Amino acid sequence: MMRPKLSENDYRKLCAITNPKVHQFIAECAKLCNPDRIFICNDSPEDLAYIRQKAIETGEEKPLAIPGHTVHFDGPYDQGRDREATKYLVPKGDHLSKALNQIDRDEGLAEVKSLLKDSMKGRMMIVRFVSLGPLNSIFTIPGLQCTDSWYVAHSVSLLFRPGYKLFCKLGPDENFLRVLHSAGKLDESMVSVEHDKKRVYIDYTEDVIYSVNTQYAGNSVGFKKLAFRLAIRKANREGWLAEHMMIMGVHGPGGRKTYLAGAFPSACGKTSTAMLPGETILGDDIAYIRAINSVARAVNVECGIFGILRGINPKDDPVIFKALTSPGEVIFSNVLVKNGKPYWLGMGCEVPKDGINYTGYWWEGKTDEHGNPIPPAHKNARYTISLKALENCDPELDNPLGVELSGIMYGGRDSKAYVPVQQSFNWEHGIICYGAALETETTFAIVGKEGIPEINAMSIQDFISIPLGQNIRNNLAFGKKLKKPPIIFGVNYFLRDLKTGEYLNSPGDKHVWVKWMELRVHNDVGALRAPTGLIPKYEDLHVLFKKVLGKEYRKEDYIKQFTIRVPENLAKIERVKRFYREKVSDTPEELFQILDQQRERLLKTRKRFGDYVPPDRFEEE
Ligand code: SPV
Ligand code: MN
Repeated sequence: MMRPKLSENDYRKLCAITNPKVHQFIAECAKLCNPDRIFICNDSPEDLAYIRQKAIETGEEKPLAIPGHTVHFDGPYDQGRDREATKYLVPKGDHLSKALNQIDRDEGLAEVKSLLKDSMKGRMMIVRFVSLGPLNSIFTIPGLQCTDSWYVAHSVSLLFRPGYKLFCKLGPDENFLRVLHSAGKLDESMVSVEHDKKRVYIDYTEDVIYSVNTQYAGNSVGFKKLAFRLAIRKANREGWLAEHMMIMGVHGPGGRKTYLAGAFPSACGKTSTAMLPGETILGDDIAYIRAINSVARAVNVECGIFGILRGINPKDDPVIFKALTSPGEVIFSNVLVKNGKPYWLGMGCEVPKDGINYTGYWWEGKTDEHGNPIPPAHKNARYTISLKALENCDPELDNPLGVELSGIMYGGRDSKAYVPVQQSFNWEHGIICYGAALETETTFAIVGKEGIPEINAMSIQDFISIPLGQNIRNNLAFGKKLKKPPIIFGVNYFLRDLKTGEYLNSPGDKHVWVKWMELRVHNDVGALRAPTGLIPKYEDLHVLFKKVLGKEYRKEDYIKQFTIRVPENLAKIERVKRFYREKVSDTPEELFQILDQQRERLLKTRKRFGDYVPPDRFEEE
């Protein structure tokens, strides 16, 4: 059936893979979607160049002025991950938490297959093989995607490690994650138009993902957030962790390097933390973490970045700004383009008054159908680039053993309660009070309303594919497998003044928090024992602000930022408890106990010192 759709060369490439399940999956995709031709990518430079060339030829990407740069546009209703359209296919008799979007498997399969039927007629189906995680490693998970989008296939080249050779060696019984994607009906600008028929369905019983009528990479590049959901289930079965985390090497005194991971919901500072100048970036989005010889070791699942452009400017983000303005392979998406140059919000220069953006020709004052002004570039405009294109890419990126993790940070968008940085009393306290209790306000990275406060446990809630309580239990248990568990920190870049609503920190301050964490890992500085965690001492931060940012850190700022707000913290605990009580039926009892202990500490503090307690009231640990 496939033979007439394959060139001689592609046929040979496919035959070099002997795992029958690979052939079967590709054949099923071809049968359902009915492409004219099938292209098998073997990761050779010619094949990769061909994909990039086709992305331009078909118009899914357009070249920009700087060599290697292209731009891709997604439709106006396809500018972020779509929670509504993303569902788990749940077989009868199986149960997932109420908090997870789901549909009966038979019903969902029938629906998505009817949308995919003949969707590739007149097009080529591209087959891509990747290795999730480094090659030749205990972390490696093979992945296969069939897609009719050259943009998606091109993004795969930048974001994932090549996997064709891995598939050639795959034994007949070995498993892999599978993705079938079609952009669906396209308009003359090569943009998916049937957004009302957008579906992203996850069949965890067979490790298959179906995605249709969307191009936004978070919905269409299956190895990103979609395979992540399957990896979470695999990790749950096998006793390791798949996390929505960046990984960075923090450079401490005496030339030492300390690896920290960080979980933040989308658009809450994860990538910008990972990219801090002077430190090295190992990953910005997804990490697999295993206990190897009782040590927590982590790898980056990807080898590229699909990052947010908004706010990237030469002053605050010199490394990435340079990479984005130098020759080399970069795909920009949903920016404003004028004279071959991409523009985004907050790039630190004037943006032209007209150009081409995700709504077609754009001019200042253009409004949408509801009369709302359309911004020049979408807030969720992004760039796709290989990590190796960055000056500060960490040299351990492809180490099959990963890197030893010394610390983990959890950070949300919490305007009221948590201090900018604190250290947990122990693994369990950190997992519950910073991880499971992570609260945030929704952002532009997800289609829908912004600014709605919600719990986003471990920043993984959008992707969690097992009962939520089980995920918390797995995290609690993981610490017990380790001789010396990573130290857990809670960070909050978004604390505001309760009266004026002003942010209490500048974006650059996060560098100081990261350096403080590094010193804490090695016990190089002390801390104060607040009811919510161990907080920094003024003297230490004063030194770090000077050293890292060249700034004079004022005592009054320290007091404002690190005052423990008892009422806000108590209210937070109540919200978190209510969420777990009402939405997560399998919540471990330990969660409520640890939150109650925090509540008791807060009540005691209030009795002694009142509602708002400046940091210097607390004793040194
Ligand atoms: C995120 O939104 O968390 C991202 C981008 O990293 S996406 O691929 O859309 O998930
Ligand atoms: Mn992400």
